[in-house]
Amino acid sequence: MPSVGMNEKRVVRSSCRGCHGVCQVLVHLEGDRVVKVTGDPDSPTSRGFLCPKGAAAPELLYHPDRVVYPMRRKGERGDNNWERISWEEALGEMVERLDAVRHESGSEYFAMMQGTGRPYTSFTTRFANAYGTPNFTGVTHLCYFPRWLASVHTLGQLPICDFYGFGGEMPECIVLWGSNLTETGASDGMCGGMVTRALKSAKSLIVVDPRRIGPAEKANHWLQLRPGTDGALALAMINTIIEDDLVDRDFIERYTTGYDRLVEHVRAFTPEWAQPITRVTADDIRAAARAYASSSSGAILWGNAVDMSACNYQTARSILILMAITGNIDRPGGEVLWVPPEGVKQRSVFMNVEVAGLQFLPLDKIGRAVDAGMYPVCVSTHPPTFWRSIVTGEPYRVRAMWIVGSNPLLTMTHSLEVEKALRNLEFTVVSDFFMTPTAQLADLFLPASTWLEQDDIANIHKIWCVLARKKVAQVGEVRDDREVIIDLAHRLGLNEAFPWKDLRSYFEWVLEDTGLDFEAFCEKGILAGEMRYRKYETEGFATPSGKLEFASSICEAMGIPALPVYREPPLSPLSTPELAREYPLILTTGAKSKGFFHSEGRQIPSLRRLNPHPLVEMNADTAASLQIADGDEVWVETTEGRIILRAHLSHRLAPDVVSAQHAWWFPEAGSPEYGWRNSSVNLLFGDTEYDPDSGSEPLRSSLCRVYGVRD
Ligand SMILES: Nc1nc2c(c(=O)[nH]1)N[C@H]1C(S)=C(S)[C@@H](COP(=O)(O)OP(=O)(O)OC[C@H]3O[C@@H](n4cnc5c(=O)[nH]c(N)nc54)[C@H](O)[C@@H]3O)O[C@H]1N2
Ligand SMILES: Nc1nc2c(c(=O)[nH]1)N[C@H]1C(S)=C(S)[C@@H](COP(=O)(O)OP(=O)(O)OC[C@H]3O[C@@H](n4cnc5c(=O)[nH]c(N)nc54)[C@H](O)[C@@H]3O)O[C@H]1N2
Ligand code: SF4
Ligand SMILES: [Mo]
Repeated sequence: MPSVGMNEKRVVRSSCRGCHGVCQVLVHLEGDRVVKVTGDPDSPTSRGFLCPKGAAAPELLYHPDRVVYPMRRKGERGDNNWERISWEEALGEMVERLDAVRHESGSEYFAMMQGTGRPYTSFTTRFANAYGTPNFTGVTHLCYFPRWLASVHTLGQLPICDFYGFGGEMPECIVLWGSNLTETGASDGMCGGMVTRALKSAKSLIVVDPRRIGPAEKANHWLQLRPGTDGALALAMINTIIEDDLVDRDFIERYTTGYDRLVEHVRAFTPEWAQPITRVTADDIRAAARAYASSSSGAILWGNAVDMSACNYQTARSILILMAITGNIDRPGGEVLWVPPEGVKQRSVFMNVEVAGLQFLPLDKIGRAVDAGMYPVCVSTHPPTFWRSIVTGEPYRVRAMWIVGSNPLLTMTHSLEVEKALRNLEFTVVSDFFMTPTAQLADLFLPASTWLEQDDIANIHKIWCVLARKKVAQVGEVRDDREVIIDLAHRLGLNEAFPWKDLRSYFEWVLEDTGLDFEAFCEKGILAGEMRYRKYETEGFATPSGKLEFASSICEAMGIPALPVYREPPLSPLSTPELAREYPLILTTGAKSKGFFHSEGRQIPSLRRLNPHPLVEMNADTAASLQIADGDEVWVETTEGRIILRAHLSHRLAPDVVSAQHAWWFPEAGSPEYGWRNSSVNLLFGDTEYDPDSGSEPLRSSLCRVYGVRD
């Protein structure tokens, strides 16, 4: 960075990464100091939108609690006794340990983990594959991968709502299906501000959410389904659209396979069948299905709620089928298959699995699934099974682990088992901004840079462009996680997988076919693809048959249902009525909150003020019958345990449904535990039936009881 005068004011255009990123921003500096971040009104991706997390970036950057030097544990695990070391020492120790594990036990005895998608996703996966371990774990089974995989299997690519309207048409009908971006900011590269804009021009809005979220107030149809029953609702909507002959015949005949089988398959899934399951009346299901199918264009924005059930892959397939039978795939105002910017190498694992470096993973390490000609649906080791293996040693006990940007003690289920596993590991490295309950159990802490301290070619898997991000600050010795990975890979001899000298030369490689170098790209700020619609007319779909597959040949080959089915949540008033008498409330968890990104932000004053306490939202009448007042501390209890949350009363939920926030800890409560055992909702989830196709967990549909802390 060029050094500038002490108080010289300047503004640098950049792009925010306070969440999955999508908003272009203006970073205001005085001298070398970042003083403010504002939305960029000229941005075509976000048009000036900025959420509180983006605005809080300077608070994060300069936070006094940030760990800004590498640290090594001195005392016992969890004693909060650390010594500052140099990067040279830290990386030297990692090389020594990782080499020893590889030679003494085998590369599968090292595990790598990351949380939600971050700029380094292709680097962590590539590093694990190059090192030769199949034990890459994370949250993918709960987040996005199920939708992505269902899309790839059904039509070869991920369809995205056409909220930018490049074809001259905005969606006439919008369905918000378990997605709440207008209130929480952005997700997966879709900006909430752009959703709000699209809603203004839509003629009809359907909201599928057990909570009466903001947009539901203005919706034409609010389907307040019972949590976890999305699959049944989608099947009944397909049934209605076929029965009423509202399908796009031409599209179906020319570009799809398996329609006749679909028609037979859904005959039984009538709205009357779905009513007692979903609690949405048959009339309302029909009305919503008709509104969607009879609009000239329709876009379904599906969210994280679709992922977190024991039926998530199948539900995602049903929703894709809704998009397809109505002809909304790759048409203006529908669901588009983005055309990425020309010449930019695709480094999103959602656009190009090659970037994950699977080619470097020795085949014998992937295991028996590959021997049998099958492949796992999720590209991650199933977390609950993984943590348990470290506790039990069955089938073997991983020895070393590197956790980059994740807080599994809070964000994953079986929290007490995760804790045991973290204590069992021989050698753990955590890369993060802050000491967290998870990091406290590590041996080495590597300080990571925030987006203000990074250069990047921000490539959001869902979007039609890449955005420039410019390094404007440097605090302490923090480093970009990707630089650390390249450095370590070279020290371990993994040069074939990491042929780039450093991060900058990697960026030059990504851009080399555009004719721009990184500096010139930053000048431009954005490179966009040129949108073309209905590409299937000339290119077909990237599936085994070249057509959109209602009956999936990939599912068939893998021995899973070729046409989507519905499965009842494993714990529910219908599947476990006796348990439901003891635990009479349906628990959905983890609807995202505006100020926090999962476990992040609790130590950022401007964000914590928005949401000072961990909340459980519940119906005010139900609360009254339990003598619970707004703001009371309550126990939320399941068969697995209980936590304390504060009651947030409303009339937005059905009487027997409660919605609890996730990933709470209290940095102010002090190390090493920061109060994580008090209120983290994942203490309430243990063994359950997992989704047989993806391994997902029913975090949006469990059973609990709620009672006052003083009771
Ligand atoms: N019960 C329940 N559990 C859930 C969910 C739910 O809805 N209900 N949601 C799930 C979902 S969708 C997800 S994606 C997961 C998220 O799970 P995680 O990704 O584990 O959650 P975070 O709290 O975002 O991230 C953990 C840590 O990463 C650090 N961090 C942030 N950015 C960087 C970076 O660039 N580099 C490094 N090295 N560290 C960084 C943060 O400081 C934080 O401590 O949680 C899941 N857990
Ligand atoms: N501010 C903020 N933004 C974020 C994040 C964050 O933590 N904070 N996390 C990021 C990540 S990793 C993700 S995955 C996305 C997730 O963002 P979204 O995809 O919008 O998903 P959620 O906010 O988890 O849940 C959306 C809605 O699902 C509803 N819901 C609960 N149970 C059910 C159900 O069974 N069926 C249906 N149909 N709806 C249900 C909830 O009431 C909620 O309104 O957000 C990303 N953006
Ligand atoms: S929505 Fe995400 S990218 Fe946009 S300002 Fe907020 S944190 Fe930044
Ligand atoms: Mo997520």
